[in-house]
Amino acid sequence: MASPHTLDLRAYDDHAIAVLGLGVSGMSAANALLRAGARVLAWDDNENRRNGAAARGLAPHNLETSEFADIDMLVLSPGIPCGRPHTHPVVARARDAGIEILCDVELLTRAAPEARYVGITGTNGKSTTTALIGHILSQLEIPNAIGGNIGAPALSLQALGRDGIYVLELSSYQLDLLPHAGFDVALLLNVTPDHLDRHGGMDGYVAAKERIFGYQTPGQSAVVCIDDKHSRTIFDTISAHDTATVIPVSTRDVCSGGVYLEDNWVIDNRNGICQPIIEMKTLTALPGNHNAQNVAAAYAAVTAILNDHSDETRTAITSAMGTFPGLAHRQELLGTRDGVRFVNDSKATNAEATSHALAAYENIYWIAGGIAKEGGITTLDPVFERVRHAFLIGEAAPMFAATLDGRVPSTISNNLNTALLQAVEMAVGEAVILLSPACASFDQYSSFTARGDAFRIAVNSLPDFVPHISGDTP
Ligand code: UMA
Repeated sequence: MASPHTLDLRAYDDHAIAVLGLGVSGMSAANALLRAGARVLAWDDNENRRNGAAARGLAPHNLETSEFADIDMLVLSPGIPCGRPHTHPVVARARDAGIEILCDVELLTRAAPEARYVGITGTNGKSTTTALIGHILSQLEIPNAIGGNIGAPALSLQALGRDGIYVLELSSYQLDLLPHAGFDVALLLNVTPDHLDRHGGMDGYVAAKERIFGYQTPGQSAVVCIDDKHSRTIFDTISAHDTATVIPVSTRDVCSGGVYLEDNWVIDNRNGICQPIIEMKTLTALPGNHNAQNVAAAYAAVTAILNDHSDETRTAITSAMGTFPGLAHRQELLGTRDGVRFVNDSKATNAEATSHALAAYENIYWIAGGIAKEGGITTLDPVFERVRHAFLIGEAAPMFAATLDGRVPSTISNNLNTALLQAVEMAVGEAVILLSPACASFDQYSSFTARGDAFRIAVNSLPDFVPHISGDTP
């Protein structure tokens, strides 16, 4: 019998299961399956990863040459291409053999079938919303676990029973690998261009995002923010299907039957009465209009999963929101030096995410660059006026300098440390030195977290720098 604290994967005892990709998610999936008695055939295209796995007792098995007729299932890491325009050859062979292909999140839903699930997706804001929902549930003393794209891989999470709720951040990559998972509450925040190479263009990306609602059944809830055209279309489509209860959320328009923002207040209109919930300015860790979307959506999702709209629960939810500390690398205030604020927004890996940070501050000394996404920073033109000077790093620096030419003074700094020192030299008075790269980090760092950590370390080493203590008013 599986212990009450172990995910139950016994259904795979003695099954031959291929695991491709031995990063964070692949290693935890392989280990969970091994513990359940499966015969795990693990492979990674990177030799160092294979050696690392072998050192941890997981002997590699070359899936490029394996006979797939003898394999029951392929567990794929989300970063491995599996559709148009690129398909990994192992995936193609598994598909030809007709075996099931999925990711660790799907296995979690099978390993803890009694628990309830909130799935969160969107181009931007999904980590904050995931963490906020988890924080609210914890404050309400409801057993929960947060994971998925936010960091903790699905099969590393604690086992939860019928009283527990998994809160899972889902990337478009993971949504492509969930053949059956139906979320009790599925939440879509927004859809703007991202990961277009992987999905073969915008249509493929939108289709992946829509998949979060694909296996919902009556009695489940779909929370859809309808402020961008792609999300609006998805809202119209799933509303017409009449399966899940669809809850619209907007920060732009009054949204009858949904949750919306008016005069900076989140308003609940689901029962036809306008019920003010929380005033955004009271949530200092969640600044800006984009966070209003996260807050409104999180509120809608929590009340939906609890199926509780009582005044008492509403009050408990809003006071829990007030104690949310915010997330690292998302407009994270690191501290001040001579009145200049230092903000780490390394998570902004595309222009859309950076637009929120540029809109939230004035007098900005902006550090940007890395590997640019399609379109670069051209869409940021309306907020360029807030930038005093840009310091450009990484591969995108010449391209960004060309975009900024004649609009914003800029310096090609090449790397983060130089950019920071140049910005410190120039910024005076009530200025903000903002790292919000609008780019992926992989030309210079292993991840956006490594980039943000490097920024924090460099900022902390500045003479006379005063670190921010959580709870202080910025
Ligand atoms: N690999 C191959 N062949 C390939 C490609 C990759 O063997 O063709 C191997 C790599 O050598 C590496 C492994 O696959 O060893 C990496 O797998 P992965 O890229 O899926 O990364 P994981 O370490 O398993 O982390 C994944 C998510 N990564 C991606 O989706 C790219 C993490 O999201 C997630 O936190 C983690 O699972 C736990 O669930 C990160 C991310 O960048 C934060 N996500 C993207 C985003 O947010 O934009 C989608």
